[in-house]
Amino acid sequence: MTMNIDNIRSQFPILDQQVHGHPLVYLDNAATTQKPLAVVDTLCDYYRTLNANIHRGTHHLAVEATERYEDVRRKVQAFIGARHSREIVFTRGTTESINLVASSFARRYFTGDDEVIVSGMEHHSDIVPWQLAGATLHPIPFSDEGVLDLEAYERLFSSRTRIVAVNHVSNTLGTVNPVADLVRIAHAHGVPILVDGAQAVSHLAVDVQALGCDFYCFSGHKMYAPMGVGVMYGRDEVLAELPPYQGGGEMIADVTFERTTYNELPFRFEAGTPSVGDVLGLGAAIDFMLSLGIGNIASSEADLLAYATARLTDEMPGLRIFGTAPHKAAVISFLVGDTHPYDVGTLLDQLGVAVRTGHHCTQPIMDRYGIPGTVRASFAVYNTKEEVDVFVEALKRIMPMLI
Ligand code: 7TS
Repeated sequence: MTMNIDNIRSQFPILDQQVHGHPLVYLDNAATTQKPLAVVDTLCDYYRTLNANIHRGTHHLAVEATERYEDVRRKVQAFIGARHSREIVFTRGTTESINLVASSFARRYFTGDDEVIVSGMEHHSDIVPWQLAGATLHPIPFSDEGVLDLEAYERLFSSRTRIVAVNHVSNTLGTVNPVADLVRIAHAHGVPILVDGAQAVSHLAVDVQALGCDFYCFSGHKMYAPMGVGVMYGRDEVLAELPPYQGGGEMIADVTFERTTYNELPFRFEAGTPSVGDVLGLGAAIDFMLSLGIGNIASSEADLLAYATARLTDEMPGLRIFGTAPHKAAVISFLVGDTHPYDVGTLLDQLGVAVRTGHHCTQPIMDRYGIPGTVRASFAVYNTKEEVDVFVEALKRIMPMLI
């Protein structure tokens, strides 16, 4: 398939609707992307024709569903360049993936006086799990543009640093962080590193071996797949050392009332019945992205970002963009004058434009800039320059009502 925008949009019937009497312009893709028909159909077909619990049946449906589920594990392995399929653990999403790592890692390695280096631009789901695990957090500062200070990062390491946890792409600032450098520096200190890839996988090609990270976490629903499925990649040698996260069916080898031994990787970390249909939907979403080409997706989003940024800065006096790093994904967080982000979002919605407002689960970023929140427009492969025009014109139209 080529990057024919009409063809792409025809695969997303949800986009073709009116909201408050205006054509929907969906610019809340960092929260969740819409799902192409191939993904919706995969979910429906699964429940119409294949539904069975996996890994534990000898009957036809169970065997077939298991094979399809394990096929997606191999598809994810190839998609992110993992060495082995056993390094791919299915979870409910990024949040569960990070909680899994924080919980298991802390039980294995924390000694009571433990430090975790995070970036100053982490999502709450890469902050709170480490606090729950008992760690003291040391945030890497970032510049006004939204670029991490790597020299300051180096200075944060101590003998108590257990792990580094950073996002690949900031959901609020859009910054693409220099993950390979962050990994190199962590490893030079003998410290493993987790990367939160929730905002990266839909925008850029990810190769976990090239990045060298120990863990890589992401959600299906931000990359055109259903909600309810995500991935925790863990490097084989690192995962092998971690105790299970949840106990239950499928994660065991043998259970007695005295003692339980655990299953091999990755099943040790997949307790209970997984969301099989959603996993198959993730497979369909990967096929969708690969059919377009990740490079093509990235360049069309880069065009939209450049176009929207230029129009906003040239035509909207008093507009401030938060996050102007040279290497940025298609996310624009902004404020106009003293207007409240919530008011801007509500009025844009009245004109059919869906954006997100608030702190975007990154309160430390808001504190860093001394603001209550931002308006955030975030783009996906099906967005167009015409939609950017509608968005900018809508913004111009509502401003007199707010100032
Ligand atoms: N990490 C990052 C960088 C995120 O952007 C998000 C969700 C998460 C983790 C959590 O992902 P989940 O799928 O487990 O919920 N970010 C957003 C957002 O920016 N707006 O809504 C959700």
